[in-house]
Amino acid sequence: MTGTVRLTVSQAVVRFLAVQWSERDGRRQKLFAGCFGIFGHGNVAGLGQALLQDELADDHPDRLPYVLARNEQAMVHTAVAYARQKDRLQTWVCTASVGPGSTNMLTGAALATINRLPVLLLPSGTFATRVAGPVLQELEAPYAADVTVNDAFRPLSRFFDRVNRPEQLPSALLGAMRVLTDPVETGAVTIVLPQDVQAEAFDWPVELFAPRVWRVGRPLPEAADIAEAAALISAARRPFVVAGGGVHYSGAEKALRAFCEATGIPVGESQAGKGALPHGHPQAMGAVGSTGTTAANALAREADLVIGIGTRYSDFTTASRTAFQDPGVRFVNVNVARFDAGKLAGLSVVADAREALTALTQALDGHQVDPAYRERQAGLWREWDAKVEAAYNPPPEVTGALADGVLTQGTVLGRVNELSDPADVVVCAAGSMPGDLHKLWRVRDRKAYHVEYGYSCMGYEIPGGLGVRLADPDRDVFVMVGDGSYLMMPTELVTAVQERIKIIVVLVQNHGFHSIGSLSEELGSQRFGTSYRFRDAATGRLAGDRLPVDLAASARSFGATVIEVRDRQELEQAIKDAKAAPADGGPVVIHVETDPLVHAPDSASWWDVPVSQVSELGTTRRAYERYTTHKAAQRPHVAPTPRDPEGPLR
Ligand SMILES: Cc1ncc(C[n+]2csc(CCOP(=O)(O)OP(=O)(O)O)c2C)c(N)n1
Ligand SMILES: [Mg+2]
Repeated sequence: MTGTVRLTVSQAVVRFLAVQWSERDGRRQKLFAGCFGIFGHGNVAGLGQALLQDELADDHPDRLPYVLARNEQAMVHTAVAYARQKDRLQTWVCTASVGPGSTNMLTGAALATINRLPVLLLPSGTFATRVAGPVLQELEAPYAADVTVNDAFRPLSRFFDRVNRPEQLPSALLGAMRVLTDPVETGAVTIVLPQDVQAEAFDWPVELFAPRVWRVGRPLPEAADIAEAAALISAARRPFVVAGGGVHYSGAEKALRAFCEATGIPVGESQAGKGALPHGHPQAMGAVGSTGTTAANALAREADLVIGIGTRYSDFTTASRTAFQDPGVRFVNVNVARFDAGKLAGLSVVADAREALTALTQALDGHQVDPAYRERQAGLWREWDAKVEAAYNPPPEVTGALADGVLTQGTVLGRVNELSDPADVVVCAAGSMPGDLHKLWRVRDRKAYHVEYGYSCMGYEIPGGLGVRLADPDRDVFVMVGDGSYLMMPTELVTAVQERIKIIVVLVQNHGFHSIGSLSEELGSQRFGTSYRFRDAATGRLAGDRLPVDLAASARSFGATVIEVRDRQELEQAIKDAKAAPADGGPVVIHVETDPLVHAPDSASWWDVPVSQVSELGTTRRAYERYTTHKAAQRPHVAPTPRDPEGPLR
């Protein structure tokens, strides 16, 4: 394959991206399933022309299918959700026009990078030649002529380049692929393509377009690290695993199960790690941290050794560093990223989760925890599970107090959980439902729980659900979305209609922010500004009647099938009808009203959100007193972990 081929920069980009493959464990798949986009003058004649030419050509198998989205932020969410469902082995490309089209992708970029999920962003840039500037939508920075709005992608991207000349394209593309397929580096990858450069022709070496395979590695642990970690685990009396998203991305669920079954060590799960062990497994203690189960949180509190696997120890996972209270608690952290492996001053085992777990199980050589410790796990779990049952099926004193046509959120989650198939996927991101799902949802399959809680971005839900369904068309996808999140980004329902993609959206109407309302109340701010109401003429405050917003009609107007339910039986029937709806029939929306004042069972935990230190309000002063008490339990976790494999834990 020698010689050159004359193509525009955009045609070269499309041709190159269509022949990139990822490989892991000997299996290969196309790295890019397609390209989402919204055209404007920045990309319509450049990438737009190249994608059209690609769609019309009938002589090549390597196409990059194009899908028109409704909002640039949303299309990045869809791509990222797809990548998560595919264990980061496949993703999408996103093209946007100059200016607002491109900056709309910034939130998506942050979400991708924070969740360590691959996505290739191609924002358009204003003219590289600058001959006719300032053009429509161009930022003029008086202090630096080369600054554009796209520089805002730099802090949000794991790789950034701007192709001002065609000659720069090959290295930009190769650099982008390297980062996208690296489990440590991956996240948003941004290549800015100025609008004139997109249309420029160049003689490219033919080799640039040869198919390429990018192996996604499984870095092996160092033998010395495994020996030390195993010694610490053997010496621990109350070891406890915190399983994070890395367990899923590595496909380490079976290895984790083998490790737990061999040792009897219990597991608490972060949001990204939920489902690492299936519900009902004797060592599965469910969610840990601020939105955890009382079982996992009791064990975390007492643990003398915490084994973090594929977790980045966010504040929700560590209950803002109050979750681990044993004075001598130490950490062993298995993580593919040295950055995360070093957290909480732990012993770092830098490795792929599956490989490290397998090595640890072997090194522990039949070591088991005390039988009394196993019994304690079982007892704590029974106690918690009874609370879940009561949240799923609230007693008459709770249901009897509800207004007509209104359910508890626990009832809604319980009905969806029990009437969905084990392999169906639940999708959520912001509001009160992520916490409730973390506590209450019974996960029965490794890819069945998808709550985006790295960025917890309102509006991710519907586009995210779309991405999951595109990635996994054999599973039904239940998108749980609050009214607040729905109002922020309902428009990808239109994309689902256009592509005839079935997602089941459970739209939970509670007239405002249940989550932030409760938080506000707890912090002494009296639910200020958290419910959707008219401004009251007499007081001038947002405390009038509820707004007459008809969310069901809104969803219907986008072309979705909408079912409105008013009681538990109607909800059950709606879930069954939605499941029975045709796979190519587009989105089904179930509209249900819930009471925002009925809460999920308590986690016996905390989350650090600072309260005003001085205040004219009694509610705030009392909240500040409570805050200082919790704050006192916060721990720095800086003690060095013993490095002598023969030595005692402390
Ligand atoms: C884009 C974005 N803006 C603001 C927030 C802060 N926030 C978190 S939850 C929430 C309210 C969510 O309301 P809704 O979707 O109705 O869920 P509910 O709290 O009622 O369960 C807000 C404003 C956020 N997470 N994302
Ligand atoms: Mg709400």
